[in-house]
Amino acid sequence: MAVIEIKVPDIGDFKDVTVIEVLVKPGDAVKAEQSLITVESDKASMEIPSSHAGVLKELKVKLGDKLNIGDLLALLDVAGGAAVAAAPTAAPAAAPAAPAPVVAAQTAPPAAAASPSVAPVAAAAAAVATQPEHNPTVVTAGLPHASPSVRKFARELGVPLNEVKGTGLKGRITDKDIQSFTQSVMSGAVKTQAIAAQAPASGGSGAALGLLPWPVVDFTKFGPVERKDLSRIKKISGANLLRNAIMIPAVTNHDDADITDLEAFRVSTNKENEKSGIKVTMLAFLIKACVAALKKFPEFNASLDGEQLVYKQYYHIGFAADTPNGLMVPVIRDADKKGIFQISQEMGDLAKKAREGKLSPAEMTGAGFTISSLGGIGGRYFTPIINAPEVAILGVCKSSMEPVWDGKAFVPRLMLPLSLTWDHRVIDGAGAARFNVYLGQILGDFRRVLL
Ligand code: CAO
Repeated sequence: MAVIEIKVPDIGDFKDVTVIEVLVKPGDAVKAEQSLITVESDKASMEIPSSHAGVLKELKVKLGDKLNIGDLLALLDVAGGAAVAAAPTAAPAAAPAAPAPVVAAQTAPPAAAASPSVAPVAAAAAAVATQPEHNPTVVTAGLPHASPSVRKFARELGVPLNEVKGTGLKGRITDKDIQSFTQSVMSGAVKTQAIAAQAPASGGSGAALGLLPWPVVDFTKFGPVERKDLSRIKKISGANLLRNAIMIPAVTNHDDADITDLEAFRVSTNKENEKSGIKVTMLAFLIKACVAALKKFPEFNASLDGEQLVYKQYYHIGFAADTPNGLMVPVIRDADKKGIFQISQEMGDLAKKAREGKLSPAEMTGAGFTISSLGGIGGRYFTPIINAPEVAILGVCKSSMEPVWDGKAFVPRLMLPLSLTWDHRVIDGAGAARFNVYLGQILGDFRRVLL
């Protein structure tokens, strides 16, 4: 028999956290990374995982205990080949397992508009998609009082936590509360919540916003239907998109850029470099052109932080990539320091990784501005949703040959439709119009990038 000590891992800045939930008992078989207890500070609640698999021999803590890093939690019998440490988080035997930081979007109920910003369109979604299923230490500040496991349970059932009355310690929501809530919904006793429970991806009942309940329709009355679960990426990005659509006073300016000469240059460049295997698309030029515009109009590369604006001095550009599982937003870092070929190559690599679901969180975070290009597909204009905490996003559609008046005659020019969505709390209409005009000038004559 090999007995090891499980101790409180490094839980960040938290001290004297209270044990509010004990999730296991002596004799239980425990998996590596399985949550043992839930602790709560005045700001957040977290689950503390086991660093190893084994059988719980003794629990050294009880409800109400105050814990700090390194405190002994439990004795675990890891005999019988069960001594498998939680790979990414566990240090050598008996050392505390380091909790993984997890974005709050994972733990938030569907309509949790206050969850920290993550890539709107997909960066968040994608970041989450690459996280392990079990997230040992989940910070849930600013959300209804409930442990991460209860939140997970609620999410699985589509129960909006903000509508559940907690009967636990200090009004905490427990598993039982979720069960009784579900029962009351099933029995018809709770009507609007029932709708929320059935339409979590639609943002709950909308009751918090004073909206009409989400329509509940039995589609089978009208014909045969098939139900499919939303992909994990769609679920998470949906919540982020909803928050960004609701919370940002967004406006979209449409414009056109004359890319006749740039397209000719792109085509000839690709011909000359056929053997290199790197294909340059318009998007690479757009990234470079946007960097120049962001330098001229720095508020487009800023983020709101309370009553302050954070101006970024780096130029990381996100680009929306369509994947079989949903939208992802990989990020080209330091695009200002890279040439068109390098950007094209990185874009190709990142888009491939995105489609294979292999992007790392680091490859999807940190963008200051995002471009969403539907140019390879079609369309004229659209209104992209800003990728908070960014403040603007550029939508691009398919270029087309159009008659343009040159002062004497109509001449055929290749025009690229641009749709710039911007946050009116940070940017004004005049600034947005100037940004588009400047972008158009650069795309019209790319030598301006050098100025
Ligand atoms: N006008 C005309 N043609 C365009 C164009 C434009 N604006 N942009 C690209 N094209 C052409 C390319 O030149 C290429 O032509 P060839 O096959 O003849 O060489 C073709 O369209 C396909 O390009 P692409 O889409 O493979 O490459 P890209 O660099 O333009 O885009 C990527 C890469 C990953 C952004 C893209 O594949 C993608 O996923 N786009 C969808 C993004 C999206 O879904 N946005 C919506 C977000 S809101 O839901």
